[in-house]
Amino acid sequence: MEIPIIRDVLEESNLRAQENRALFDEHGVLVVNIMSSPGSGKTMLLQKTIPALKERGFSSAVIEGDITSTIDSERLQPLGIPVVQANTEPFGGDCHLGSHLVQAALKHLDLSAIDFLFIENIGNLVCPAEFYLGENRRVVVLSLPEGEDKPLKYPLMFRECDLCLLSKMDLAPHLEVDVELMKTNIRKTNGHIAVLPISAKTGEGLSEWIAWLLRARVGQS
Ligand SMILES: Nc1nc2c(ncn2[C@@H]2O[C@H](COP(=O)(O)OP(=O)(O)OP(=O)(O)O)[C@@H](O)[C@H]2O)c(=O)[nH]1
Ligand SMILES: [Mg+2]
Repeated sequence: MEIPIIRDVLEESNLRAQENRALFDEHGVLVVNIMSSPGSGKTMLLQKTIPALKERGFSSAVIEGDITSTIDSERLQPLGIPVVQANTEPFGGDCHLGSHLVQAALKHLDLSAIDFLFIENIGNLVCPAEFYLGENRRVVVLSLPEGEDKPLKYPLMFRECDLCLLSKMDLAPHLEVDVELMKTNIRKTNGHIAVLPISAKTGEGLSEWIAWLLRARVGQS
């Protein structure tokens, strides 16, 4: 009797991810998988990050993950960089990007012309953390309005990431959120995660974020 279907699916997924990673390494592209709840500010962050990298002489491209629509890709279009929309709806509407979708998106990108490839994952604080896409770094964006308890309630995402961007810092004076407790809760789930407060709106923390990206590129792997 043949049984192990689920294992086969996961093995297949990891195989595709490893193939993606081999391509990234071959072309010296630093790939950052950006994950978060819906609306924490991933796209706005990219709108600020990519021009800042360009000023420093680095080229970027984006794979935009969404269940449906091209809204975020359209927002990035004025940046004049390659953007590929990866929608999961035609493949069953998964709530996370899969390595096979990233692989399909890569066919539309010239990796030899790219320094940084950002993968904006589907807005979801749970599932995307479970799927390796071949990326070099994983970043979770947690916005202040989401509340201090989210790292404790959704720990896997924080355990799986290298960096947590604490976003929408400009809203702090208007909220009752305890930023220090939020940081403590992030570090409770992952003692090694870096935490960086940012605001895409005011520019707070953006130079530190860019510096983190540039260090990651030097360190690669
Ligand atoms: N005040 C403030 N608002 C922000 C900031 N960053 C993003 N926003 C707002 O938050 C909302 C959601 O931002 P997006 O960039 O679309 O968030 P996202 O994570 O890409 O959302 P999905 O792709 O749908 O998951 C928008 O109205 C942004 O203008 C910030 O730093 N400060
Ligand atoms: Mg977005």
